[in-house]
Amino acid sequence: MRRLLPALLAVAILPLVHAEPRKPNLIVIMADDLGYGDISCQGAKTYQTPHIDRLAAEGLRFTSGYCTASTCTPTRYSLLTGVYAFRTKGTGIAPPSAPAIIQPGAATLPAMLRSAGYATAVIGKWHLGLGGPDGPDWNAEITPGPLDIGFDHCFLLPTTNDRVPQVYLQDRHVLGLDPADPIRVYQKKPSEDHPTGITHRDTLKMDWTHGHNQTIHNGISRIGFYTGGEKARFRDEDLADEWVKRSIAWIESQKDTPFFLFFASHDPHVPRMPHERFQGLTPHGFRTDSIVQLDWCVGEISAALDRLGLAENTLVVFCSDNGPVMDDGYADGALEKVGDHRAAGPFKGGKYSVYEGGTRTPFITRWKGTIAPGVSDEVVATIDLFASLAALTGAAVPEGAATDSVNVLDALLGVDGAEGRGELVVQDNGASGNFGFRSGKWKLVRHDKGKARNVVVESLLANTDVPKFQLHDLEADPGETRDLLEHQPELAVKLKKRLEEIVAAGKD
Ligand code: NG6
Ligand code: CA
Repeated sequence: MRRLLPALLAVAILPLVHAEPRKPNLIVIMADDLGYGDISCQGAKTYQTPHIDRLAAEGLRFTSGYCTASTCTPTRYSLLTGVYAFRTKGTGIAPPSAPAIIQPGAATLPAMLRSAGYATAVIGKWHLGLGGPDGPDWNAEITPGPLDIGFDHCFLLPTTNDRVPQVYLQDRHVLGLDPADPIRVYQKKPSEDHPTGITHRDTLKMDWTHGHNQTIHNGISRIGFYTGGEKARFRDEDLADEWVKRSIAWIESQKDTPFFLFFASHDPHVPRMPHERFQGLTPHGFRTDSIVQLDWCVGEISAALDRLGLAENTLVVFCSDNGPVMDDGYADGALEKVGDHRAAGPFKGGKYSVYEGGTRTPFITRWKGTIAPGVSDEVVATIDLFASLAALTGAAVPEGAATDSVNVLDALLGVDGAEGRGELVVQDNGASGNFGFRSGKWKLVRHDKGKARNVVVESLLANTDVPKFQLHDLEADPGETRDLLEHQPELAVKLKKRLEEIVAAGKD
């Protein structure tokens, strides 16, 4: 076509024709409480996750992909800031109506990408707090929030769905709120006759097992009390559909700009209440039915990319925010129906744990035509997306920001010989003094109080007595069954010291 143009015109057009190729779009799909063994390309046998498996087959599947904490808020904090959550107070699991944890002006992944010309959105679960020091006023403009820390658009469940309220935050407002019926969130039961999971237990469509016995919405009792906002409330069953619909519409609206979408699924977090069409599809109850729902979401987003011709210009990262748990507070049968399913795969521990199962989770990168399909044993972590995506997009990392994020871009893209992280620290919810420290094939496990939670995923959540330090060879013993501390005393001292150093550095 260019050859046909008169020479002069061709010269005038040249800069356009030779313009930089469009930067790749970025989609991070983060599952919630999904374990290493919960997908059928990593061991699940009793049900299938074909769409996640397809991502893996077309991309790179990491056998040492990590999130940095075994609960939600600290992993998400680190994903967005590139800083280990244990450095910052107040980054543990956020309660209902918690104030914004990341403050305006902070260096964040979306702000960094925006500076590189990206349109940015987060759709799904937030759980990083909203509003000023007193938390959000649900009936007014909600700020600070995602739009104040780098996102152009958000469509969110404010906390987790076991915490009140069950409404969508769209940009800075609760969607569909009737001003005549304001939402009120309370610290205590708002009135004597306010129905709760305790007083109206027989009316619940899913019973609770621990906690989760306060205000009832949609037949499920929650953490926290609230009234009002009836028209704005959603049904648990519809979350996944709504987020997929909104995500695809947003992707479609980004014709002229490279985009970054953080799709933060709530599956398979409690309360597990997948859409009716997914209920009963798997042998292990609503927990794995919710995983099939998550897989459907991945399929819909992938299909949209194919349909829009974007698959070859989009890097998709699939990951989880922490490992698995069976009974996390509701009687959904996950524990009773677990059978031979091993949600953490070959690993010990799950959610709340610093054993491998707590943070070594599904991790897949796919960029058709750029990433050669395969499996990688390199160590990569969700916290590294900050530095790695900066490198990919040419964005500048602000001075002093994202100090714990390592540029592992080449490993994420499967470049020949590229190495992942040499060392990685993982934590639980924080404050407990529990850490996992991986250095090459070695793993130092530290439990300052000698207590660990959810060590055996297929059992009731419990505290177990454990040694204060343990040393494992993850190559020979990925299940962390043999403590080598006494066999390798010098190595143990070295690793303890190094972990101390990393934890002490940059503490606020
Ligand atoms: C715990 C909740 C649990 C879950 C978790 C946060 C109780 C008894 N347990 O406190 O159900 O909500 O917090 O999970 O309330 S996370 O994946 O968002 O970190
Ligand atoms: Ca989680």
